[in-house]
Amino acid sequence: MKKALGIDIGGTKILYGIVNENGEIVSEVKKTFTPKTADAIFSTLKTIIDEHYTEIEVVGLSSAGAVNLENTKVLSSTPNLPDGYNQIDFSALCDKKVYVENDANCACAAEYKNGAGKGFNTVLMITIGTGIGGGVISDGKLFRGAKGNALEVGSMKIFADKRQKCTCGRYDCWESYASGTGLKNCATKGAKEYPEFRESIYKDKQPDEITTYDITDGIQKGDAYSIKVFNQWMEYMYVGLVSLTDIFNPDCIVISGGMCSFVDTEMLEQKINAESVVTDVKVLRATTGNNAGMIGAAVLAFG
Ligand code: BMX
Repeated sequence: MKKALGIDIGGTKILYGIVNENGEIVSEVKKTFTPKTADAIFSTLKTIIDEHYTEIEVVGLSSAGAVNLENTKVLSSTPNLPDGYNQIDFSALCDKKVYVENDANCACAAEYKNGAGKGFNTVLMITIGTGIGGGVISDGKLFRGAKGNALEVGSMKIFADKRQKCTCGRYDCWESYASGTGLKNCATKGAKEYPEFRESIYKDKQPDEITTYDITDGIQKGDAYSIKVFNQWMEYMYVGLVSLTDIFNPDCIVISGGMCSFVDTEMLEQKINAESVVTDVKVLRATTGNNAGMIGAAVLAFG
Protein backbone atom coordinates (compact mmCIF):
# COMPACT_ATOMS: atom_id res chain seq x y z
CA MET A 1 0.00 0.00 0.00
CA LYS A 2 1.27 3.50 -0.90
CA LYS A 3 2.33 5.86 1.85
CA ALA A 4 2.25 9.64 2.15
CA LEU A 5 3.85 12.04 4.56
CA GLY A 6 0.99 14.08 6.02
CA ILE A 7 1.99 17.44 7.48
CA ASP A 8 -0.33 19.86 9.26
CA ILE A 9 1.05 23.41 9.47
CA GLY A 10 -0.77 25.10 12.34
CA GLY A 11 -0.33 28.57 13.82
CA THR A 12 1.67 27.22 16.76
CA LYS A 13 2.74 23.70 15.83
CA ILE A 14 3.51 21.49 12.85
CA LEU A 15 2.23 17.89 13.17
CA TYR A 16 3.42 15.13 10.86
CA GLY A 17 3.21 11.39 10.32
CA ILE A 18 3.06 8.66 7.68
CA VAL A 19 -0.45 7.90 6.36
CA ASN A 20 -1.53 4.98 4.15
CA GLU A 21 -4.09 5.01 1.32
CA ASN A 22 -6.89 4.08 3.75
CA GLY A 23 -6.25 7.29 5.66
CA GLU A 24 -4.68 5.41 8.58
CA ILE A 25 -1.66 6.79 10.43
CA VAL A 26 1.05 4.12 10.34
CA SER A 27 3.85 5.88 12.22
CA GLU A 28 4.37 7.86 15.35
CA VAL A 29 2.87 11.38 15.08
CA LYS A 30 5.61 13.95 15.68
CA LYS A 31 5.36 17.62 16.39
CA THR A 32 7.53 20.71 16.27
CA PHE A 33 6.82 24.39 16.87
CA THR A 34 5.87 26.47 13.83
CA PRO A 35 8.71 28.94 13.14
CA LYS A 36 7.76 32.60 12.94
CA THR A 37 9.09 33.39 9.44
CA ALA A 38 8.22 31.98 6.02
CA ASP A 39 11.88 31.04 5.29
CA ALA A 40 12.19 29.14 8.55
CA ILE A 41 8.90 27.30 7.88
CA PHE A 42 10.25 26.22 4.48
CA SER A 43 13.52 24.91 6.03
CA THR A 44 11.65 23.05 8.78
CA LEU A 45 9.36 21.38 6.22
CA LYS A 46 12.39 20.42 4.09
CA THR A 47 14.08 18.79 7.08
CA ILE A 48 10.91 16.83 7.94
CA ILE A 49 10.50 15.64 4.33
CA ASP A 50 14.20 14.66 3.97
CA GLU A 51 13.90 12.59 7.15
CA HIS A 52 11.07 10.50 5.62
CA TYR A 53 11.93 10.76 1.91
CA THR A 54 12.66 7.07 1.30
CA GLU A 55 9.48 5.84 3.06
CA ILE A 56 6.91 7.79 1.04
CA GLU A 57 5.45 8.35 -2.43
CA VAL A 58 3.84 11.77 -1.91
CA VAL A 59 3.67 14.65 0.57
CA GLY A 60 0.36 16.23 1.66
CA LEU A 61 0.39 19.58 3.44
CA SER A 62 -2.54 21.12 5.31
CA SER A 63 -2.50 24.87 5.90
CA ALA A 64 -4.90 27.67 6.76
CA GLY A 65 -5.44 30.08 3.88
CA ALA A 66 -6.76 30.05 0.34
CA VAL A 67 -4.73 27.63 -1.81
CA ASN A 68 -4.08 28.07 -5.55
CA LEU A 69 -5.63 25.82 -8.17
CA GLU A 70 -2.33 23.96 -8.70
CA ASN A 71 -2.09 23.11 -4.97
CA THR A 72 1.41 24.55 -4.73
CA LYS A 73 0.92 27.85 -2.87
CA VAL A 74 -1.15 29.41 -0.07
CA LEU A 75 -2.25 32.74 -1.49
CA SER A 76 -4.30 34.14 1.38
CA SER A 77 -2.82 37.05 3.24
CA THR A 78 -4.93 37.18 6.42
CA PRO A 79 -2.86 38.30 9.43
CA ASN A 80 -2.93 34.73 10.79
CA LEU A 81 -0.04 33.83 8.43
CA PRO A 82 3.56 35.18 8.49
CA ASP A 83 4.81 37.69 5.88
CA GLY A 84 6.11 35.99 2.76
CA TYR A 85 4.15 32.77 3.41
CA ASN A 86 2.15 33.39 0.23
CA GLN A 87 5.43 33.41 -1.76
CA ILE A 88 6.42 29.88 -0.76
CA ASP A 89 6.33 27.39 -3.62
CA PHE A 90 5.72 24.16 -1.69
CA SER A 91 6.35 22.03 -4.80
CA ALA A 92 10.04 23.06 -4.52
CA LEU A 93 10.35 21.21 -1.20
CA CYS A 94 11.30 17.92 -2.89
CA ASP A 95 11.21 16.11 -6.24
CA LYS A 96 8.25 13.93 -5.23
CA LYS A 97 4.67 15.24 -5.49
CA VAL A 98 3.98 17.86 -2.80
CA TYR A 99 0.31 18.76 -2.52
CA VAL A 100 -0.90 21.62 -0.33
CA GLU A 101 -4.56 22.08 0.54
CA ASN A 102 -6.61 24.33 2.85
CA ASP A 103 -6.93 22.99 6.43
CA ALA A 104 -10.72 22.74 6.37
CA ASN A 105 -10.69 20.95 3.01
CA CYS A 106 -8.16 18.51 4.48
CA ALA A 107 -10.30 18.00 7.59
CA CYS A 108 -13.26 17.34 5.29
CA ALA A 109 -11.30 14.68 3.38
CA ALA A 110 -10.15 13.05 6.64
CA GLU A 111 -13.65 12.91 8.10
CA TYR A 112 -15.13 11.66 4.82
CA LYS A 113 -12.56 8.88 4.50
CA ASN A 114 -12.21 7.77 8.10
CA GLY A 115 -14.22 9.91 10.50
CA ALA A 116 -17.72 11.12 11.34
CA GLY A 117 -18.52 11.70 7.65
CA LYS A 118 -17.68 8.12 6.60
CA GLY A 119 -20.51 6.53 4.63
CA PHE A 120 -22.26 9.83 3.79
CA ASN A 121 -22.41 11.08 0.20
CA THR A 122 -22.29 14.84 0.79
CA VAL A 123 -20.29 16.12 3.74
CA LEU A 124 -20.04 19.77 4.76
CA MET A 125 -17.10 20.37 7.10
CA ILE A 126 -16.84 23.43 9.29
CA THR A 127 -13.70 24.01 11.38
CA ILE A 128 -14.06 26.38 14.30
CA GLY A 129 -10.76 27.66 15.63
CA THR A 130 -9.10 31.06 15.47
CA GLY A 131 -11.09 31.51 12.26
CA ILE A 132 -13.77 29.43 10.55
CA GLY A 133 -12.92 27.22 7.59
CA GLY A 134 -15.17 25.12 5.40
CA GLY A 135 -15.07 22.25 2.93
CA VAL A 136 -17.53 20.14 0.95
CA ILE A 137 -17.06 16.67 -0.48
CA SER A 138 -19.83 15.28 -2.66
CA ASP A 139 -19.72 12.00 -4.63
CA GLY A 140 -16.17 11.55 -3.33
CA LYS A 141 -14.98 14.82 -4.86
CA LEU A 142 -13.79 17.93 -3.06
CA PHE A 143 -15.58 21.07 -4.26
CA ARG A 144 -12.78 23.53 -5.09
CA GLY A 145 -14.39 26.34 -7.12
CA ALA A 146 -12.98 28.23 -10.10
CA LYS A 147 -9.63 29.13 -8.53
CA GLY A 148 -9.48 26.48 -5.79
CA ASN A 149 -10.70 28.80 -3.01
CA ALA A 150 -14.28 27.62 -2.52
CA LEU A 151 -15.77 27.40 0.98
CA GLU A 152 -13.74 30.24 2.54
CA VAL A 153 -16.88 30.46 4.66
CA GLY A 154 -15.26 32.42 7.49
CA SER A 155 -15.28 35.44 5.17
CA MET A 156 -19.02 35.16 4.50
CA LYS A 157 -20.80 38.39 5.50
CA ILE A 158 -23.58 38.03 8.04
CA PHE A 159 -24.54 41.73 8.33
CA ALA A 160 -24.46 44.55 5.81
CA ASP A 161 -24.13 47.58 8.10
CA LYS A 162 -20.51 47.38 9.27
CA ARG A 163 -21.11 46.36 12.88
CA GLN A 164 -17.85 44.64 13.71
CA LYS A 165 -14.40 44.73 12.12
CA CYS A 166 -12.80 41.36 11.37
CA THR A 167 -9.07 40.60 11.78
CA CYS A 168 -8.89 40.50 7.95
CA GLY A 169 -9.75 44.23 7.83
CA ARG A 170 -13.24 43.79 6.36
CA TYR A 171 -16.50 43.97 8.29
CA ASP A 172 -18.94 41.41 9.63
CA CYS A 173 -17.24 38.24 8.40
CA TRP A 174 -18.94 35.19 9.92
CA GLU A 175 -15.70 34.18 11.68
CA SER A 176 -15.56 37.44 13.63
CA TYR A 177 -18.82 36.31 15.30
CA ALA A 178 -18.80 32.50 15.40
CA SER A 179 -15.14 31.37 15.70
CA GLY A 180 -13.06 31.16 18.89
CA THR A 181 -12.16 34.81 18.27
CA GLY A 182 -15.88 35.44 17.74
CA LEU A 183 -16.69 34.00 21.18
CA LYS A 184 -14.25 36.48 22.71
CA ASN A 185 -15.88 39.28 20.70
CA CYS A 186 -19.32 38.19 22.00
CA ALA A 187 -17.90 38.24 25.55
CA THR A 188 -16.52 41.78 25.21
CA LYS A 189 -19.75 43.10 23.72
CA GLY A 190 -21.89 41.18 26.24
CA ALA A 191 -19.96 42.63 29.19
CA LYS A 192 -21.04 46.09 28.05
CA GLU A 193 -24.61 45.16 27.15
CA TYR A 194 -25.91 42.35 29.36
CA PRO A 195 -27.20 43.21 32.87
CA GLU A 196 -26.06 39.70 33.94
CA PHE A 197 -22.46 40.93 33.72
CA ARG A 198 -22.92 42.96 36.91
CA GLU A 199 -23.46 39.73 38.87
CA SER A 200 -20.97 37.68 36.88
CA ILE A 201 -17.83 36.00 38.25
CA TYR A 202 -15.99 38.21 35.74
CA LYS A 203 -17.53 41.53 36.82
CA ASP A 204 -14.14 42.91 37.94
CA LYS A 205 -12.49 42.25 34.57
CA GLN A 206 -12.25 44.76 31.74
CA PRO A 207 -14.63 43.70 28.88
CA ASP A 208 -11.79 43.14 26.42
CA GLU A 209 -9.80 41.07 28.93
CA ILE A 210 -12.41 38.31 29.07
CA THR A 211 -11.11 35.25 27.21
CA THR A 212 -12.73 32.43 25.29
CA TYR A 213 -11.56 30.13 28.10
CA ASP A 214 -13.29 32.33 30.73
CA ILE A 215 -16.61 31.82 28.94
CA THR A 216 -16.27 28.04 28.52
CA ASP A 217 -15.21 27.80 32.17
CA GLY A 218 -17.99 30.19 33.27
CA ILE A 219 -20.60 27.92 31.66
CA GLN A 220 -19.37 24.95 33.74
CA LYS A 221 -19.75 27.15 36.82
CA GLY A 222 -23.32 28.19 35.88
CA ASP A 223 -22.40 31.89 35.38
CA ALA A 224 -25.48 33.56 33.80
CA TYR A 225 -23.43 36.09 31.79
CA SER A 226 -21.20 33.31 30.33
CA ILE A 227 -24.29 31.28 29.39
CA LYS A 228 -25.85 34.31 27.66
CA VAL A 229 -22.61 35.00 25.74
CA PHE A 230 -22.39 31.33 24.72
CA ASN A 231 -26.03 31.29 23.53
CA GLN A 232 -25.40 34.40 21.43
CA TRP A 233 -22.32 32.72 19.92
CA MET A 234 -24.38 29.61 19.07
CA GLU A 235 -26.99 31.84 17.38
CA TYR A 236 -24.28 33.30 15.14
CA MET A 237 -23.06 29.83 14.35
CA TYR A 238 -26.59 28.68 13.53
CA VAL A 239 -27.20 31.66 11.19
CA GLY A 240 -24.20 30.70 9.04
CA LEU A 241 -24.86 26.97 9.13
CA VAL A 242 -28.51 27.17 8.14
CA SER A 243 -27.59 29.20 5.03
CA LEU A 244 -24.80 26.78 4.13
CA THR A 245 -27.25 23.89 4.56
CA ASP A 246 -29.66 25.52 2.10
CA ILE A 247 -26.80 26.11 -0.35
CA PHE A 248 -25.10 22.69 -0.25
CA ASN A 249 -27.84 20.28 0.85
CA PRO A 250 -25.40 18.12 2.84
CA ASP A 251 -26.19 14.72 4.38
CA CYS A 252 -24.20 15.84 7.38
CA ILE A 253 -22.33 18.79 8.79
CA VAL A 254 -19.15 17.80 10.61
CA ILE A 255 -17.79 20.31 13.11
CA SER A 256 -14.06 20.20 13.84
CA GLY A 257 -11.33 22.52 15.13
CA GLY A 258 -10.15 23.65 18.55
CA MET A 259 -13.60 24.95 19.57
CA CYS A 260 -15.62 21.93 18.40
CA SER A 261 -15.93 20.32 21.83
CA PHE A 262 -17.86 23.40 23.05
CA VAL A 263 -20.37 23.44 20.20
CA ASP A 264 -23.91 22.25 21.00
CA THR A 265 -24.36 19.95 17.98
CA GLU A 266 -27.77 18.66 19.12
CA MET A 267 -29.23 22.14 19.35
CA LEU A 268 -27.80 23.04 15.94
CA GLU A 269 -29.18 19.87 14.33
CA GLN A 270 -32.63 20.55 15.75
CA LYS A 271 -32.72 24.21 14.66
CA ILE A 272 -31.26 23.59 11.22
CA ASN A 273 -33.76 20.83 10.47
CA ALA A 274 -36.61 23.02 11.74
CA GLU A 275 -35.69 26.11 9.76
CA SER A 276 -33.82 25.04 6.62
CA VAL A 277 -35.66 24.07 3.44
CA VAL A 278 -33.44 20.98 3.52
CA THR A 279 -34.28 18.31 6.11
CA ASP A 280 -32.67 15.30 7.78
CA VAL A 281 -29.27 16.92 8.12
CA LYS A 282 -27.03 15.40 10.78
CA VAL A 283 -24.72 17.68 12.78
CA LEU A 284 -21.77 15.64 14.03
CA ARG A 285 -18.57 16.30 15.90
CA ALA A 286 -15.36 15.34 14.05
CA THR A 287 -13.61 12.19 15.25
CA THR A 288 -10.15 12.51 13.67
CA GLY A 289 -9.25 15.30 16.14
CA ASN A 290 -5.79 16.84 15.92
CA ASN A 291 -4.83 14.42 13.16
CA ALA A 292 -7.47 15.65 10.69
CA GLY A 293 -5.16 17.98 8.74
CA MET A 294 -2.41 15.42 8.43
CA ILE A 295 -4.71 12.56 7.37
CA GLY A 296 -6.77 14.68 4.96
CA ALA A 297 -3.72 16.22 3.28
CA ALA A 298 -2.28 12.74 2.74
CA VAL A 299 -5.58 11.33 1.41
CA LEU A 300 -5.92 14.24 -1.04
CA ALA A 301 -2.25 14.03 -2.08
CA PHE A 302 -2.80 10.40 -3.24
CA GLY A 303 -5.36 11.91 -5.67
C1 BMX B 1 -9.68 31.61 7.98
C2 BMX B 1 -8.86 31.34 6.74
C3 BMX B 1 -9.20 29.95 6.19
C4 BMX B 1 -9.07 28.86 7.25
C5 BMX B 1 -9.90 29.24 8.48
C6 BMX B 1 -9.69 28.27 9.64
C7 BMX B 1 -6.58 32.21 6.51
C8 BMX B 1 -5.20 32.26 7.09
N1 BMX B 1 -7.45 31.44 7.14
O1 BMX B 1 -10.99 31.82 7.61
O2 BMX B 1 -8.40 29.63 5.08
O3 BMX B 1 -9.53 27.63 6.73
O4 BMX B 1 -9.53 30.55 8.94
O5 BMX B 1 -8.36 28.33 10.07
O6 BMX B 1 -6.83 32.86 5.51
P1 BMX B 1 -7.91 28.10 11.60
O7 BMX B 1 -6.46 28.47 11.60
O8 BMX B 1 -8.74 28.96 12.44
O9 BMX B 1 -8.17 26.66 11.83
